[in-house]
Amino acid sequence: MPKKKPSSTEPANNNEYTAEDIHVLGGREAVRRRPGMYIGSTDQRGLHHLVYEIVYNSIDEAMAGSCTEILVTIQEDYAVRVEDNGRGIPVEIHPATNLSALETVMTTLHAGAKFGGKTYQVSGGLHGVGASVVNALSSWLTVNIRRDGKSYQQDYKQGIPQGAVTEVGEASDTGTIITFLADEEIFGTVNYGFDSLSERLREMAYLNKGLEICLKDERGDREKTFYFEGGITSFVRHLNRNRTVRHHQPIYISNQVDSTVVEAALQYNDGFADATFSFANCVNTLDGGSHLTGFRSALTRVLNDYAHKSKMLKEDEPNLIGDDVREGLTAIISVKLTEPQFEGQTKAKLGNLEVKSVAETVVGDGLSLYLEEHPDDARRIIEKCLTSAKAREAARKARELIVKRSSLDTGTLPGKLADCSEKEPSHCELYLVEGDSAGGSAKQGRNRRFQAILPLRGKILNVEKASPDKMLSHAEIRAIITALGTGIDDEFDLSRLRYHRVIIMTDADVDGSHIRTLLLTFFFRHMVELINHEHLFIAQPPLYRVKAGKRQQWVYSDQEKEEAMRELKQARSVEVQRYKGLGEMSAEQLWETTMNPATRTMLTVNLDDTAHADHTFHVLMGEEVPPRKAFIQAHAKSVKNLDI
Ligand code: 0RA
Repeated sequence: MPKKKPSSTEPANNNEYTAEDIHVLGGREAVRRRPGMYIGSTDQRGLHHLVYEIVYNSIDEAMAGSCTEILVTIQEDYAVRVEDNGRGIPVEIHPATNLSALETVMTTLHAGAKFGGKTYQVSGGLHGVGASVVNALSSWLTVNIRRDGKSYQQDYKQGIPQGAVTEVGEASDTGTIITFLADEEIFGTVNYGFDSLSERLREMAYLNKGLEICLKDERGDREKTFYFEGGITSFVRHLNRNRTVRHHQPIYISNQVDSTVVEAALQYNDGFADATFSFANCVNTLDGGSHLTGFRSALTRVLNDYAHKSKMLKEDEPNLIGDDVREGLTAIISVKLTEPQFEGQTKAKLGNLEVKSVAETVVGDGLSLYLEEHPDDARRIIEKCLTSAKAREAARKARELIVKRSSLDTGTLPGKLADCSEKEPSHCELYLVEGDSAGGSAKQGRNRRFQAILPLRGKILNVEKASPDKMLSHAEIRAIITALGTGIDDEFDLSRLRYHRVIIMTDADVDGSHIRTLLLTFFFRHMVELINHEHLFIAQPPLYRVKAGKRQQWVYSDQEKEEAMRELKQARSVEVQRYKGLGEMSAEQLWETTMNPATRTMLTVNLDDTAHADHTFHVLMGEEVPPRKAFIQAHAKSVKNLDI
């Protein structure tokens, strides 16, 4: 009976710690000392990770076929409650640890706590860390379990159990409720973003067809429910919703090999972008991995086979290459496996090698079958790929011509670049500056040892609407590519990046924000790893200078301006000067306010949700006007948020 058994990590009731306990409490200390190691950061993103870590556990139950509903509630007191109708976390005491299974899950770091002969595999989690980390970082956390006709509860404070699991009543169904308040000591003010949470939960609902996920915000009165009978097929339709599609029905493929489930959905549109998103156990693998590699090689192989067999591709013509079959492709590849290995700096790459051939076989077989059974769709798809191949050949010729004339592949740096003297990339910064005059001030004001300046003249090409050859013939884009040194798209090589901080510095006006969006679009479409690895930043020049006598202050928002004026007004009359453009500042002022690492603020560009960003860029920069108008209206008040 769990009720009678005192919790062995309860310090007040038990002064005999076992080695196990010390390990457990040690884990708690480690998490609280360096929260960033476990949840990435302690800003709003980190806060959202807490929610996702808990939700992942419920998703596991759904993946095991035992849970159909998850309800996430942001309570009025800013605690978050995650409820599911799964089997309920077991509460029996495990003889080896003398702890209930529940307490083991809630206090043991590292996924995969074993009990009752079953490995409890925490499969999700960006960092695969699970509920114990959330527990350690919560000022309080309560678990309610309904199981075996009974209802149980256990409470924690900062990860420490406040007593054993206690029976608190009867229950007619099963499920788990975890409620936690993120610790202000760690996170400062706790503030959840409804939209950001809801985008990610929507994604999870797509990845688990038939699972209902509801998000409720009791601070206001908002509520959203996601349920997709079509799963990732619905996801692909959603991603293509403002695009002209080549075939009406997304192709859906699914199969299981041993315990690995592979699912893919794909549909071609008339655009140029490759919008393929890969997931492993519902974690968005931004850096791809073996599942994505397997998917891509199956796609190239099967489409080539079909193109040859149907004689659409002649014997003497070269095969389609990866780029040809991925242009205008919207796809989801999702795998679910028992022991995912997440690799790389940001743990955003699936490492399990065996998954490559599994994904390749499942996708290859499924796609061949689909093409045989749907010859009309097959023809439309192959035609699209052949068109892409022709355009690519034209682009290659154009590039050859350009390369002969100048630099793109030879490594010669652009003439307009004022480089820095330091050569170690991790110490170097590149400012992309709007306009020659601001470029001039930046060159004068910078620290030339580690800061390089690339002035950009006139409009930047909208890459969303341009073909690849047109993009590569655009002077400003070419200058950026050569200055960075990485190449683009498939040839992108992060290890060749010449500056680890690439900083976009534009005016604080409409033109400036337009140029910034164009640059972000380019980076998102052609160098997304730059964003994923947090090498891309936005400079924050001040909006005003507030002056009273000899005292002056730079301010960066309207709110700050009001505060500064109120403060300075006590003395004498206050002069407020608005800075519209970077060019209005002297070189010294630019250094002092915007470029000096000791005093500047910059925004890091990051991607909370790639699929969402893909849509945003398409809507903002694509051909169709009506959705763009709708987007701009909806976001006119929140343009400060640069999570794209
Ligand atoms: C371990 C074993 C079983 C279920 C769970 C854990 C479980 C964990 C969580 C976390 C949130 N919701 C959850 N629901 C279930 C299976 C127990 C059995 O076989 O009955």
